[in-house]
Amino acid sequence: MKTVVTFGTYDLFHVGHLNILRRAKDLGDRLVVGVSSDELNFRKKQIRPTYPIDHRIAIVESIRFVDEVFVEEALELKRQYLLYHHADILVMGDDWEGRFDEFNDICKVVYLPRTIGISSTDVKVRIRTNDHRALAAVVA
Ligand code: C2G
Repeated sequence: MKTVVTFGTYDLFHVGHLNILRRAKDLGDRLVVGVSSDELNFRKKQIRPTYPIDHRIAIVESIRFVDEVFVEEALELKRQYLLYHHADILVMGDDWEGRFDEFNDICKVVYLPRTIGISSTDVKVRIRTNDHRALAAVVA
């Protein structure tokens, strides 16, 4: 039984989030997802997510290839989370390339390429500017 753990905010859930969760699950048997708390997101990005933590958790835990969800309260607790959930693999998007290599002593660290052409920030801009151009991002 191989456990894959990944982390993220998953605000305004979109196909880039779906793609990485599916590809993470494909690397093992069980997928555990740490969803960043509102406070952690504020510390990381100086903004509050549009959707609060209970909404983001409800969405992520309803994805059929997600087996378990927990709240990520601090980046500094990553080692404890990985040990607690018996991670065999840590998956992160390649926007975090190299940042979590220190955990290679307790699990395999894999960075997957981000889906091009979509992000929660882009979605907010598209709505604000009434931008109806076709999205480049693909389900893959
Ligand atoms: N992602 C992706 N393609 C996109 C957008 C996001 O593959 N177009 C991936 C990110 O690389 C990340 C996951 O989806 O692995 C969640 O993205 P975010 O919600 O932006 O996560 P972030 O706030 O970067 O949180 O401890 C680390 C953090 O909690 C990661």
